[in-house]
Amino acid sequence: MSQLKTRITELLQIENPIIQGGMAWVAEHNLAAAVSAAGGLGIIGAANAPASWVRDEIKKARELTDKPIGVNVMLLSPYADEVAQVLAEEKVPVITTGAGNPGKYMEMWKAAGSKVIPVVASVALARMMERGGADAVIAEGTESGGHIGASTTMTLVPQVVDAVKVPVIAAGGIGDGRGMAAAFMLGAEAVQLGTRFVVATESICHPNYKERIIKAKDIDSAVTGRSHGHPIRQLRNQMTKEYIQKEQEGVPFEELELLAVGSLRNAVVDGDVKHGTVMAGQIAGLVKKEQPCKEIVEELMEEATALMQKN
Ligand code: TUI
Repeated sequence: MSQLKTRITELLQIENPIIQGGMAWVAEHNLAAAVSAAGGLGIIGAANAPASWVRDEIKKARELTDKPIGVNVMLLSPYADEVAQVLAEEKVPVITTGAGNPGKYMEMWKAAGSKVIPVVASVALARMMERGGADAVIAEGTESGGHIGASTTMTLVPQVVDAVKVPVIAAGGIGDGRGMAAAFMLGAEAVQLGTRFVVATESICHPNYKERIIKAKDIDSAVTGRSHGHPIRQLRNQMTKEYIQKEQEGVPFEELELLAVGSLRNAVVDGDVKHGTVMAGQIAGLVKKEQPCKEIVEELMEEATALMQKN
């Protein structure tokens, strides 16, 4: 059995330094519990869901495993405040955040005993988060699916590692043990994967969505929303074609939003991968099959540790 102990495995009390991303609609209790049961850290993605849904999901996950499970708060959500409150009440052991600055919740979460790990897309935010009491940071490169920053994982991770003392988790573009070992070479002490876990057996994501990822080629993703400062990486389809064309025509944000509202749900839940939003990272081309989370975690660990022992 492969072993890789870091400050992150210690901090989060997990067996393997592998975290599952908090993907909207996909990262619910079944997936999170399966990743945690496999010795990684499963995350429930609160995304744009109300606090009652999040509380329910935490309870259901706790029925499936007694291993620690985290929750990701998407800070652009209209429910972010009430979700933040519920996480403190439920004493969630690990809280990750995305798409903003979680500074205003930090004190409440720390008082509840949670480990707080913001996603950062820049050195400046990483430094600010460390000063604010973050226990670690996730440096997420632009290779990721969904809402993205500008820097690549290759450039962001070592610069964040040099800038902060807290441990750094690498995310964006990691799909197998080679990517994991590379992230460790850059100074990361754990990795977070999204796309590979979207196609996990335990993922409730619609089969059409999983199939699109499995059939994706290296250059199959596109970024919508650059014109209004909320870039989203997703697989190319009718939706991205129309959206990007409208952006080039200078169509205002409100009209673009009409195209996007409900479109992720349409893809993940209903399987409309033509007109829906199929968020996935650039590593989709490497993801070739559906597998149980346990197999994914074991494969990553075996590949990464073998590569790291070579050096
Ligand atoms: O959050 C993500 N990925 C996401 S969130 C999402 S839901 C959504 N849907 C429509 C529009 C917007 C979001 C889908 N995918 N990843 C974590 C992440 N955080 N990536 C980049 C960032 C980030 C960017 C800027 C974090 C902080 C930040 O700083 C802003 C500030 O306030 O300083």
